[in-house]
Amino acid sequence: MLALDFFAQLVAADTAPKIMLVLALLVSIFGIYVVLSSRRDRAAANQVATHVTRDETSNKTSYDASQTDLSVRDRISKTRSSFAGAISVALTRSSITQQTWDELEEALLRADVGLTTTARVLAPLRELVKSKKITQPKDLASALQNEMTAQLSQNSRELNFDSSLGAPNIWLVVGVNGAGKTTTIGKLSAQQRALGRSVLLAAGDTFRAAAGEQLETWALRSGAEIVRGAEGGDPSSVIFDGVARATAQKIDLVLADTAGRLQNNTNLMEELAKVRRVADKGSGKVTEVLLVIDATTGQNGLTQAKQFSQSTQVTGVVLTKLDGSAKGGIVFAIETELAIPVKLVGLGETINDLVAFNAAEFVSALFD
Ligand SMILES: Nc1nc2c(ncn2[C@@H]2O[C@H](COP(=O)(O)OP(=O)(O)OP(=O)(O)O)[C@@H](O)[C@H]2O)c(=O)[nH]1
Ligand SMILES: [Mg+2]
Repeated sequence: MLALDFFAQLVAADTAPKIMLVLALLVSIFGIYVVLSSRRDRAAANQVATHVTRDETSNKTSYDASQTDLSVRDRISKTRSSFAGAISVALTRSSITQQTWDELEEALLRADVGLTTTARVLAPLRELVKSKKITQPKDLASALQNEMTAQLSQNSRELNFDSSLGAPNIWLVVGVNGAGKTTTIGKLSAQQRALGRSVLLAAGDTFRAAAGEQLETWALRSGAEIVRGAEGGDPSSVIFDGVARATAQKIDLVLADTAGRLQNNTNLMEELAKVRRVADKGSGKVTEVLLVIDATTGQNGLTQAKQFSQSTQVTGVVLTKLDGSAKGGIVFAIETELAIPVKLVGLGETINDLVAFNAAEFVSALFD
């Protein structure tokens, strides 16, 4: 036993420093790990913070009037390159032949200008060539540009606001599902607020709950009031309530959102006609009916414009998504065939991306 005790003491005496050493090592490794991982966490946190800041800037939630002075030419670069590309094929030949006319016609049709307008634009050019006032294909380009500008409306593109009403002006915003109605209302609200007008948004799109929430976000961003109804409720009554509240609070302008489709079988056009009637019955007055058309839907937009125009007496078109792959020709088709002026164009998804439509600037941006 004595020998065993003595042996155990010997071992203990021998291993104690070793255990101490191992423990010291473990503590140091743990310490290094703690320091390193806290550094890594801090770096990750910084990265998230940078993302948030960057996202916040790119979302541009606050309206900045100077930002609306966008170069339309730059923003419609995709539209321009497809239009100018198609036209230039026809105009770089050595002489004007039947092929030139065929190619020009095809290019205009492909750019969504439409049959009627294409014929109207080319007829005067043929006369110029016949009378030998134009002999070179390249000279056709500027004549075409002039002719296309002349097709566009000479009427005012101002938004109708009657300040002598003594009651709210109501602007109804209509259009098919996904065209950009709610986004346009948000941008428009910001612009009107910047002009010093008080604005109320009426959430007449009761088709889905998210529509009201989306409009609420735009009300917050643009500093407007909002009136919402229950999901599936009667759109006309939401707009009527909105106008009543605007009247009570002496609000200048009601921007009324509407659905692009319905949950029941009621015809959308019938419903919109009712919305228009009811909106006019209250204390305010409908001074503008804006039809929002997604420019990338091409000739289909023209059919939509015809239908909406019959039921709600559209006073102006907002052409959205011209920053995308739209072909641009739809502007001419709408203006020449329906005589509805394009008043605004949407050039992106943020609050500053809505500008007044300028016909001459648009046509020259399409050509060069
Ligand atoms: N690139 C681009 N996107 C746009 C423009 N206008 C709207 N959008 C986008 O188009 C999508 C549909 O826009 P909304 O405003 O919700 O369209 P809506 O007509 O209200 O649609 P519904 O409520 O479903 O009928 C959204 O993702 C918008 O951000 C524009 O001018 N350019
Ligand atoms: Mg909407």
